[in-house]
Amino acid sequence: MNHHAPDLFRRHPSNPLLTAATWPYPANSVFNPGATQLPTGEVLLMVRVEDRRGISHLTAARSDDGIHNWRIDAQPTFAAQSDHYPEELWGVEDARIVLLEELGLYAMTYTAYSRSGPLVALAMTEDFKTFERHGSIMPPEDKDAAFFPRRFGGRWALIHRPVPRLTEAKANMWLSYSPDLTHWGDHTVLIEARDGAWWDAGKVGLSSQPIETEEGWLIVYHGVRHTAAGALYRVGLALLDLDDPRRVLRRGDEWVINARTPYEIDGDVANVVFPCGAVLDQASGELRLYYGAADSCVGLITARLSDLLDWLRTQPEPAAAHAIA
Ligand code: BMA
Repeated sequence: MNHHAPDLFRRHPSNPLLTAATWPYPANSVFNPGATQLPTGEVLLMVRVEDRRGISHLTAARSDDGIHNWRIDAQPTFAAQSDHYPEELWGVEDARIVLLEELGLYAMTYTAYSRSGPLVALAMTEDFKTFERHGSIMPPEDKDAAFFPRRFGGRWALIHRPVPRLTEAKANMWLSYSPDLTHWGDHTVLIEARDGAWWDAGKVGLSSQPIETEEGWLIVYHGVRHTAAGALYRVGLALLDLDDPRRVLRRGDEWVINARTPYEIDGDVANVVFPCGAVLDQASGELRLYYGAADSCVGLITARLSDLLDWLRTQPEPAAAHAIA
């Protein structure tokens, strides 16, 4: 069956699922949620909440079906602790959640907004009530980071997106390895921003956490195109080898999600769709992406995993990224 990239995903009719107007306490905007499915079957989101000062924190929202009746913590669940973690001076943003199977703990990577710029920070949790902070794991500027749920050859792997200082250098997605979640090395470029007029020429970064499929790790990433009217944030797909995630098996040419509904094209930052969390419903084979719309509210967009893999199979096998790019 032939699938067309823009028709692979469907927005949920209840969108937007979460807004600042229905939040239990005053907020400017609620967006860019990390997501996971708990052993109880509940869907848990760690929603980025920007307060009216402009500083963000993360708050847990839980729902039995991942769509209705969200139970939202009455206070910030995970707020900046800049006294002990100075890198959190201007808040914490954009969580990605991965259950590290071997440890039985969730790794929550997030952006800490430090005086030197955004960096990657890590906190571990069992229950999304208490957290053990590991502090910064990548220096600024770096964000859009998530783990894989298990080690490769004894090492944990992290996708992240450092921003080089040379203006002619690209903001690419990188892969780094660690034996202990603390010491990182073996940094390589994973997916490069493309050139010129491409939809993902401005920069690229991981969106939701990697999803394990029979054909490889499904990577949902955002691509930015700079235009005279501002940046367009759109979403594309790639597939990584299951045993060696440095190998990019496929990369979709076309974007698969763009901003098109009123709540995506109008908000604090127009024309942004920004997933940070995914849940795969094994029974139905439905992939659910939870995303920030226009940096203002939370939406849900779904696709059949088999359709995404069918489409990716028609896409090019990319040339290897430059070793250091
Ligand atoms: C990116 C991130 C996201 C944000 C997006 C659009 O750089 O900071 O948190 O949603 O810009 O403003």
